[in-house]
Amino acid sequence: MPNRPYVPGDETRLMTIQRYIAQEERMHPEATGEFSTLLRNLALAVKIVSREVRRAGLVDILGRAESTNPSGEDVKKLDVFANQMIINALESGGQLCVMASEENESIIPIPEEFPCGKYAMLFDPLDGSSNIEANVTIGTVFSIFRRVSDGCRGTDADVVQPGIKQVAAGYIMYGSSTILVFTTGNGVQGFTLDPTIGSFLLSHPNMTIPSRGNIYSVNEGNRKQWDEGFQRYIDYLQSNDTVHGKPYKARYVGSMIADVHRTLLYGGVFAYPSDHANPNGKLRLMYEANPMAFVIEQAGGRATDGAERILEIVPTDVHQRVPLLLGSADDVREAEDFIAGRR
Ligand code: AHM
Ligand code: MG
Repeated sequence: MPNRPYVPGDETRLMTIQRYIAQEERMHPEATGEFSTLLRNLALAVKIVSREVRRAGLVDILGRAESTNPSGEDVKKLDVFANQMIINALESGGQLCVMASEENESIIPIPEEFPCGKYAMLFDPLDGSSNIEANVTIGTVFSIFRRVSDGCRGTDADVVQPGIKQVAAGYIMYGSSTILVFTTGNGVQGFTLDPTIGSFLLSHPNMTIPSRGNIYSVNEGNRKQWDEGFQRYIDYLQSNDTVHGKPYKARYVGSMIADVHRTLLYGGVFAYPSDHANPNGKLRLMYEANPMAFVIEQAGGRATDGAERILEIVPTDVHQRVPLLLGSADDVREAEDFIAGRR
């Protein structure tokens, strides 16, 4: 049955995330149901995070927690809450062998009292958290691998795999509505949370990104630090020659999920490139760039560090940073040409 979008009021079209996963699993007779349970537990956790994000203005949960994350950045209270909520919801389920989070320096083992399973999950519990107090869209990013280590309790090797090995990845965006977008390598599906029934319903089936857009999204405050090739690329997008809809529009929320989601819907290019001060850019490979790259590629787009496909980068550290350019295939190819000096 083709996936039809949910139209409020038309209950015959209901396709919850559980039904979608169950339908996918039926196509794989070898499936054990572990993956659908994992996703169900994740969906439960992010529903609770979503509720807290929406209540944040009402209760005393806004503001800084008294700690910094492994990268030395301020951690806000909601980050701490979201991190703990996701760990709690997933550690006891029996599907995971290990987890890793932006907020935890080391990998997160599955406690001995709980069963362990064949998947490893990485996540950024609340990306864009510097925007929390301004009520700007923030979100959760996740990336799931199959366990590669021996034994049931995972190791670093399970969470430091190339992105091409991801079995699923996606993000949850806490915006005007809460949207869960994910891929299992078979296209990209978007589900919107109906808070009145507490279910994620298919609202954006088979998402595809336009092959070209006319929006660029980058922190232009860093312009003077960028490499020359990237500066020339942005100059080119701003030029007035009207080819490909130039000059492009500039849109930058400063919250990766919001910027990438808009790029997925409207096309164009999102970038956090390397610069003189930050040769590896800012974003993290394992739980920011890889999952976004998987989604964007599955939607027909392209994701690169400027020279190499993000998904093929062989990682060495769970928290490593990587320059990131993603979006419409034609736009990203053009950016690569400028960065490589071919244009
Ligand atoms: P965070 O993980 O500490 O929230 O940082 C990641 C965020 C991304 O959401 C966003 O794309 C980027 O940082 C914005 O950085 P900048 O403020 O340097 O433009
Ligand atoms: Mg982050």
